[in-house]
Amino acid sequence: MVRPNDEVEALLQEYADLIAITGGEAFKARAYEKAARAIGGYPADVSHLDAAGLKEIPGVGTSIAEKVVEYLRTGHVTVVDERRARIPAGVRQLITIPTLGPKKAMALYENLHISSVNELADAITAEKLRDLRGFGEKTEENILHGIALMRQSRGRILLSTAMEAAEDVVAELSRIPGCEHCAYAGSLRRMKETVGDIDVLVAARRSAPFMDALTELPSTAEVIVHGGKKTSVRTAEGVQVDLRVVRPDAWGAGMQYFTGSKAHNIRTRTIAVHLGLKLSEYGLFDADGGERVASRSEDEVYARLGLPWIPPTLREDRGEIEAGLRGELPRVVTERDIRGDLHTHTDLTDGLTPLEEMVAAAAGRGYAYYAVTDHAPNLYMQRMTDEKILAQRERVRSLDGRHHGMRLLHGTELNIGPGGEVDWPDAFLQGFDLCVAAVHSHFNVGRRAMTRRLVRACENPRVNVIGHPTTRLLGKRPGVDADLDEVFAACARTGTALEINAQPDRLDLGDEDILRAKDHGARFAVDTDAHSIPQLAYLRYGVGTAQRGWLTPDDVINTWPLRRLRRFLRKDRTD
Ligand code: DGT
Ligand code: CA
Ligand code: CA
Repeated sequence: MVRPNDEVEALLQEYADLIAITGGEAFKARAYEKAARAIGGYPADVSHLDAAGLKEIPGVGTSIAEKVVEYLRTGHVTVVDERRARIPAGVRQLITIPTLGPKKAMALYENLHISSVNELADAITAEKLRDLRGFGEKTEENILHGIALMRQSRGRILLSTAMEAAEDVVAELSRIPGCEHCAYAGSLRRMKETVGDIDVLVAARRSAPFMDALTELPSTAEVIVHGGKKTSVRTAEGVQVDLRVVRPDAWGAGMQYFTGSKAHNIRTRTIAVHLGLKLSEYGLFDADGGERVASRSEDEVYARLGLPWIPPTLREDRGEIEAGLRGELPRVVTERDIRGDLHTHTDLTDGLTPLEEMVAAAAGRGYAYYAVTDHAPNLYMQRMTDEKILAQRERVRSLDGRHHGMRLLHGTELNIGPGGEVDWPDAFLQGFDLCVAAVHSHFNVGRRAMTRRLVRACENPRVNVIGHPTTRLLGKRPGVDADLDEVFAACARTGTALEINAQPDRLDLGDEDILRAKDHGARFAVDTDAHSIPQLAYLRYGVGTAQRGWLTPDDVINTWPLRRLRRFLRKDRTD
């Protein structure tokens, strides 16, 4: 849902860009930019304000307030439309390239009719820029570098990539004397499936040692800003890390603010205002006296707002504030609730590790049960046969209970064929303790056919879990086109669990689909689909995603005791 404030913010930001690009006064562009940010972050809905009310917002003067009123009344602003008509949208994109300012962008458009980043890259390759006044070989090189950086940084990074980088930074900074707390915040702490940049927070009396240390880390490739309040660097992998140092007594307020999300913060700030308080990254203050009433811990800040501590994975303004105020926040599933992994591979198919080693590693994680589910024969390159899988079953049975009582389930990962059929006949499937079934080919059969295919798989009495249900690959392949509501309803009706596949480039189902599926009454399995021992640890990303979908242990079949799980796996069959 787009809030009026966000709309106005986008409009003013666009106007600022248009001013800059058409050679308008720089101070005017900056003023609009500042007002845009102030309105975007303003707690009250601006569509309820008149010009006088708008002018209360810092940075909003008479002329800006008038334009906002015009926009709210008519849906557009004449002067913005006029500037828009002079400039194609693609040119605005040009000024977002690092090293390319508005003047150069305009020169490129006027002289070479370049109006997109791609056209610019092509023109440089064709050496068309060199003859332009103010451009030379060096400028071309800089622009190309800027384009590469922009393309890289626009692609958000996978949660796992960000997590690994952040944990390294946190470990390094935590060792510096004077560090009272150090943690990552932002979308990473909220376990979003992709992360724009990493936000790290330190609580210490002096900031300089931490700021300096970040710029000097071996992983740091480039220093973007080096300051006392904030330092930003880019790692060799192109990941941006923002570091802020707060006073130890403001740790909780800082973590609350920088964990976000922005939408969640707007809600907490509004609650503060209604209570006669002011909430910022420095603390919760009395609006009149300015006296600090809470800031040391997140707990304390939330409590003073009349809220329980809210798990970061829920902080998206998707109802967590209302639930918290009613005292009805869900008790979300955690890694410790997971009793076993129900989708894993060995070197019998495409895994890297022999069965015995995978089982030992699973036992090392303290699991009560563990399922081995290698690929079935219809995925031809895996060369599975009846003999091979039956021989594996013997090995699984002989290892069962050998690691402090951990029970082993022998399963398989079936292929859901174009018509919803699976690999083996029912009589053969009967021998498995559980079957995961997933789409691995024929992704574009059309919406109706794909829906029918997945529903048929659910209706198969031997299919227990739909593996990576949408088959999306983050940043590479969108999910399949299917009526997911129909599929989720079929899962609920037939007792088939939906997988939350924890592979970082899948995280499939994703949070929003989980919320929908839960509404249908479906159950879930949080599985790693591990192909090697280190991948067993991907579980955390699956659990984070499950939390973002508001799942409790009761929703997740692999938190259940084995007896309850086995009953679920029978799907009402009597054999
Ligand atoms: P990302 O990095 O795009 O994946 O997403 P975030 O959520 O990490 O966003 P980021 O890095 O821009 O800022 C970190 C947090 O700081 C954000 O979640 C909430 C807080 N924050 C940043 N800018 C604003 C703002 O303008 N208003 C409010 N209320 N909070 C903000
Ligand atoms: Ca961030
Ligand atoms: Ca940031």
